[in-house]
Amino acid sequence: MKTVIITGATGQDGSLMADFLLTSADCYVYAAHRRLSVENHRNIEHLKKHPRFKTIELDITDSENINQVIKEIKPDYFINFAANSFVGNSWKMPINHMQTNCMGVLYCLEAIRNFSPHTRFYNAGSSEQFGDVIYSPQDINHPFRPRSPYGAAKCAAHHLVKVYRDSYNLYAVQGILFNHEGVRRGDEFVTRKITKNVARIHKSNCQKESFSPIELGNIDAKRDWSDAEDFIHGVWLMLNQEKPKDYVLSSNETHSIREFVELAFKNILIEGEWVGSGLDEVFVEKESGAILVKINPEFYRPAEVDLLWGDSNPARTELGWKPNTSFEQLVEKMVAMDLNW
Ligand code: F7E
Repeated sequence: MKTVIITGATGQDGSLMADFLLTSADCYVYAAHRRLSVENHRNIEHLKKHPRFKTIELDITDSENINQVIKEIKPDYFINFAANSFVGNSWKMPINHMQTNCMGVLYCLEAIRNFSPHTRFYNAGSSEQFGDVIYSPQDINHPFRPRSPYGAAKCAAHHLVKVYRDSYNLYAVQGILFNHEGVRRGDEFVTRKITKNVARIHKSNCQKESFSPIELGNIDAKRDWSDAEDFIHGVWLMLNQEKPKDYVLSSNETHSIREFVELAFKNILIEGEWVGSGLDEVFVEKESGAILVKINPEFYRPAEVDLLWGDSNPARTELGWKPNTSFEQLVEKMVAMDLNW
């Protein structure tokens, strides 16, 4: 039976990958996570009694720790989803982002090269690598022009993956994944922040209580959002090609934060409209005039990626991958989940 180590296994992508492999592939899953005094295993709790599932402690910023684990397990696949994934935080903790999202990847590559060269390695790349884009939609050949310490660290990791693939003949790939969301998404990301707060406002409305508006930053940024569940299969396909090759995964559509807000409120049957401009702009309920969303400059970033719009056609034609959930279905699913519908 094949063995797979998934790092970041308690997060959105890692836990979805564990779910996917345990239902669709005949393999043994080692779910690697960092040791914390207060554990957050909510996303993998349901897997703990599975006979092909085991949790292990692993910190990818500790090279000795990685060496030991790779030496001992010599996995067939090593899927690295461990990362500091919140772009907004990367200006506050740039060194942490570089250590986790870049040096951590180098430690994994070195451990595989030295102790388990047959291991197939996947590293989570990001559309943030494209950053200040010069054409749309962005494909795998778009130059890397990162706008954040997070994006810079992912670019450096991407180059390392390619260097190790070319120099040591390792099966190492870094998929460039555009934004992918869902009901396991952390609360700090804009999609989940919106859907959770829409659910909060709906509950207040039902109980005829007043509510405070959602506070957002740059509502004009555009993103290419997909359902994270759709991407997991694409990652597995990338790991099982005849020869390693990087691909973009995306929905091939782009939408603004404004559109996400409008649609999320439509799901609770609230029609809203944007009124005012700049920092004073608000989203109000047409019927009552209640303020639903306001701008808080605290959520602006020192440098913004204004537009992300992916071209995943090569993954669709060459890997046979395609997303199943539309943007509208994604918003509906997230709002419904946060409402416990
Ligand atoms: O921001 C704007 C914000 O934090 C999206 C990660 O998975 O995808 C994700 O990175 C946009 C930005 O995701 C708020 O300025 C406005 O333009 O949800 P986000 P992200 O930065 O795109 C990429 C592909 C990754 O690789 C990352 O790991 O929304 N925005 N107002 C806001 N963003 C947040 N978080 N909160 C706001 O209040």
